[in-house]
Amino acid sequence: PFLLNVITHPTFLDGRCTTRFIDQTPELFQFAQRQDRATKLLTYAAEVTVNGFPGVKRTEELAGLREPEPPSYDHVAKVADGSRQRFKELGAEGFARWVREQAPLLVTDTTFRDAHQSLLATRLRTRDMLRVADAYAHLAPGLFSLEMWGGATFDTAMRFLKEDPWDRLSQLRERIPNILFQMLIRGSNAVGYTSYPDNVVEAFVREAAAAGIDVFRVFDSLNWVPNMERTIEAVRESGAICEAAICYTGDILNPARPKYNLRYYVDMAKELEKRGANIIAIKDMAGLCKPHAAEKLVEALRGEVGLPIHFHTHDIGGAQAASVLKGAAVGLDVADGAMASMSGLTSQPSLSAIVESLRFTERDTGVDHEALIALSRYWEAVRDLYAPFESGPRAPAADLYDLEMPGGQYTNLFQQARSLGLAPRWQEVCKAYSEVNRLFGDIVKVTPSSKVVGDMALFLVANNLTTEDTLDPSRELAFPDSVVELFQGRLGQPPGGFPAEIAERVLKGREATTDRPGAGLPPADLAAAGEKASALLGRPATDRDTLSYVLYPRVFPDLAAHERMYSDTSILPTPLFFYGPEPGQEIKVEIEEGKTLIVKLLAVGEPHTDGKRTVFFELNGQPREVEVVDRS
Ligand code: BTN
Ligand code: 3PY
Ligand code: ZN
Repeated sequence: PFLLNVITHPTFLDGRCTTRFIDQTPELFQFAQRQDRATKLLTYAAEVTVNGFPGVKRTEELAGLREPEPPSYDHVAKVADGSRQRFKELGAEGFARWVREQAPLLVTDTTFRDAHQSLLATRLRTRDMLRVADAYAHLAPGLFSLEMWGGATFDTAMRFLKEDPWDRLSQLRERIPNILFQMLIRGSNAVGYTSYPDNVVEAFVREAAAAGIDVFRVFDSLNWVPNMERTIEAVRESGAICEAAICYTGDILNPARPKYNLRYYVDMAKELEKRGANIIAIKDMAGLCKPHAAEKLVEALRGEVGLPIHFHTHDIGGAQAASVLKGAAVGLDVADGAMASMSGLTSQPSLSAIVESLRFTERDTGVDHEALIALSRYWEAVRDLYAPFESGPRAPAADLYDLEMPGGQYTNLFQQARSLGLAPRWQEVCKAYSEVNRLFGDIVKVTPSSKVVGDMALFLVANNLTTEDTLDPSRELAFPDSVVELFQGRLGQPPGGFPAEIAERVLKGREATTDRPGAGLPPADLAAAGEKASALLGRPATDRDTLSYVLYPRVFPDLAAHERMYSDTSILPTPLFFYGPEPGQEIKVEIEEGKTLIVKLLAVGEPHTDGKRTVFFELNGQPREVEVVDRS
């Protein structure tokens, strides 16, 4: 095959080649590289055939699923300008003023991020997003934004899906030039669960903006504004739109819950406005902001803050589309929803419900009816491919207002409980969760503080302890690390501080700080990290690789090893990726534009004495064999 590359090369054919022709003509080796890539992908296919995908049970039904076709649209029509062109023209501040002037309620689609984070344990793959990307650009130019990054997607992409989150962002950006891209960033915790040095957060924001994020929704898991400060500044410096969030907890209508009252939220929003926010988000991660509370809160913010208000909620109790509508009636500017088939319950309320409820009213969103149907149908079929990851509640929760658990945490905490053998005691875990919240002084619960409360609840149930036991001086308890760190001030400070009694029990004389955690962290050595990342990858690391490594030092090495072993498996169709190829089925894998592999699984051999099996394929019509270790 190599000789064929040489003798068909134009330079060779017209006789201009010298003795250095082979050295000077790198494209001759592309064939070898492509070959290599095919081998790596076949090795992945063989691996998943023999050993399955970690944590996923393959069934005939799942293996027989096919990738759905994206909705059709007029391919020759030009993509219409949208919110992104408006932003580019006006800049962040001008754009925010424009938002304030709009009569329609503007809407964000969270399907690419929070919806699947909340419903499918964040398992949606880049490929299924890319396949519908062009359709979004053509069919939905009227959306305010697509929330498509941040939160847990960054972590999960690397840890479970073995794909590069940066590639997801830049590839989607290329295909959707007209709709704003929005991400969720956890202040100094960035897209992780711990505080990072300021230079890491700053570099991350800069790079994310360069890769295509237009709107950064910045929050802190204890609503502690000093932890949001640097992120807000970094977003403003990057030129992107800074949406600063107040995380909603408690109940502003309940006089018995005075800690988080209306004044508290309005004051926080004013503080964020002062610090440079362009938009204020009401981040109702646990679906607690009931319709009349939403109305009251939006009205108050509208009266005291000059910035646009963007409402985000989870429909855990079932009343949250009504909250959006109540807000819209008193001047809410933007609302989050998810495509109908990916909405409801732990996810966002349905975009169709919001859009159709407002149609032919003053706040008519103008979003196309047919487009929402077509896009929702696509996601409905995609969702079938992810059936093993569905584990949330099947109906609205009755106890959510007591529990105050974020939408995305239901599935996560349940999995954690199951892995500790506590699935049968799930109700106790839930009860402990709200008791721990009270023990900790009634704190905001959202990643990462929600995870600490969850860890503590599991700790109590696993050890058959009550919250009173934790205060009993005659007991020596080894609290979970995350709990110790919380009380050490590593996540920042809750309003009013931590209750002294439990703090003392947890800290056992260890030091605690009320300073901003980032202030005490030495800057990360990004150059040294880049070298380590390069060594792991076996190629020069990009700045994006380096940031992935710095944010997830324990996850990144596995991702790099996966890449070296199998190449980029994000291009594989989802049924093949999770469930392996079906024998006899021809699967097309486009490894680059116009270069397609046709893979067919023929048979799996009996185990050899060394524990390996030979997997027999046909690759583009030629027989190929791959050996993998049978770990079953
Ligand atoms: C939230 O909104 O705070 C919850 C969403 C994300 C959950 C993340 S994912 C893994 C980790 N474990 C948890 O219990 N919470 C976080
Ligand atoms: C996250 O931080 O992942 C969230 O979705 C918070 O609600
Ligand atoms: Zn959310």
